[in-house]
Amino acid sequence: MMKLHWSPRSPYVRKVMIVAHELGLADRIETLRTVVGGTTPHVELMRDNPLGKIPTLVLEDGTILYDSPVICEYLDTLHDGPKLFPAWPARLIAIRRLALGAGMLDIALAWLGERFRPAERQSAPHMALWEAKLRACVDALEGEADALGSSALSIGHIGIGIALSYLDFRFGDVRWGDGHERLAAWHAGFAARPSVIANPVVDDR
Ligand SMILES: N[C@@H](CCC(=O)N[C@@H](CS)C(=O)NCC(=O)O)C(=O)O
Repeated sequence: MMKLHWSPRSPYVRKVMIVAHELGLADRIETLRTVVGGTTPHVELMRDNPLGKIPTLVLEDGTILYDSPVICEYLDTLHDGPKLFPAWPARLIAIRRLALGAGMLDIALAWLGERFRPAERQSAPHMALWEAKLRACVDALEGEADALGSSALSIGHIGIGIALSYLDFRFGDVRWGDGHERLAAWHAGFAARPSVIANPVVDDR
């Protein structure tokens, strides 16, 4: 069995789990509940990944893989079906979308961290900047909604789908779907996929 440093809270881990389900590989992965996010170094995790981040995948031969795009691309080599990382030129679009979704998550996590700080220590200019960037991302994606809907599922669809789901989960007040009806319709279809339903993001604190 492969071993995955895992948490139900992490959208990056969720990306890997959705990929594993889509590819029929979930039963080859043992999940290890790994708690990160505090200020105490996670010594055990850092032995596998010096960055101390999840997801981190340990293969049966001890090879260690991170971060989530690398793990997803590796999993995509383990099956003979349609690839989530397609051949060029579709690959360029897929990995650019993957980068956009990952960037949205990076911004959302920075914003969330700021929201968890005491109100008097929060940086309003930073939070306004992050909100503006996320809104720009959603605006850009609205222009891609038809293309997302008409192309085969790729790692780009998954990266964007989970980023939008994470906004719903943590930033419901942003109401990203308002004025972005085509993207919201595409996302509703994504959210209904069995692989997505099987891997909810949960705050188990
Ligand atoms: N680029 C990484 C990001 C992973 C990441 O930031 N994971 C968070 C959990 S959601 C984490 O491990 N945070 C702990 C830390 O940064 O110390 C990926 O795509 O895997």
